[in-house]
Amino acid sequence: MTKVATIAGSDASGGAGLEADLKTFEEYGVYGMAAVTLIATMDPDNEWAHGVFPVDEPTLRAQLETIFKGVGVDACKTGMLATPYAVELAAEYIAKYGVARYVLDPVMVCKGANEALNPGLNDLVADRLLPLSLIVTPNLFEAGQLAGVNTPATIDEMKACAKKIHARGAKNVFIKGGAKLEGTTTAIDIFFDGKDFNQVESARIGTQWTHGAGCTTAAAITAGLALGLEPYEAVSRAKKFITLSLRGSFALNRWVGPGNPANWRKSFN
Ligand code: PXL
Repeated sequence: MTKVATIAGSDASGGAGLEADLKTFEEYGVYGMAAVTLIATMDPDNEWAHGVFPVDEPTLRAQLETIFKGVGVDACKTGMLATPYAVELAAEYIAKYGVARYVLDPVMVCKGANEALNPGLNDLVADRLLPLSLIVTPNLFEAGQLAGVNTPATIDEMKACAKKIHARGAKNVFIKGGAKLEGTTTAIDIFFDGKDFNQVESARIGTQWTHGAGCTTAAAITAGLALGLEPYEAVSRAKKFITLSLRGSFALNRWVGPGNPANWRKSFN
């Protein structure tokens, strides 16, 4: 059995974080494991305001021992880390167990927010985790932060960011412009392997219910790599997967709606 792990936050509402990762792993037919870094809650009495409850260091380390020492992985990803010790522990275990297929989803923002959740952590993530990553999957805001420039708004600016992020140690850079990129009618992402650029393009899905799309994309890439796909193949397949997932998106309540990672099954009907 192919085994994958996510080191990420739990989203109590189930649409993002490790819940999205595990649902996606299941759809790819791989065995999923999760080390919880934090629990994110949402307050129904206060406009769905987010609360973040970090898991303490010994508890996180014990989970990583279970997964990396006790089981072993074919690939892993990191999502929301939230504390310096979570970044350090993720780096320690990925390096110690020689995980070559590691996907870094540099989660800095939650949907809709335009400010880094934890700006002090961005340099630590870049310094410790970018050099270990096979693929890093920033959105536009995160790409700007990792590259040390303003948020890119054009394909040329995305490419310039990709080069800078590659220079900081990521082997492959996948910047998700998606529906956020101005001046296009499709969803455009950029893949850079250090030599060549590939533009990954798909239809835009006209939905506001996109909660968890970043997590699902990175989880799909991780599962693809674990199954033996090359980085660009894993990314192309993940892009198809997330497009189908967003086609099945729905309102969870009046504030938020996730994609549906199981929606690809309908493409057989
Ligand atoms: O979508 C970003 C994200 C990642 N991880 C967790 C989250 C969120 C957004 O809500 O809760 C745990």
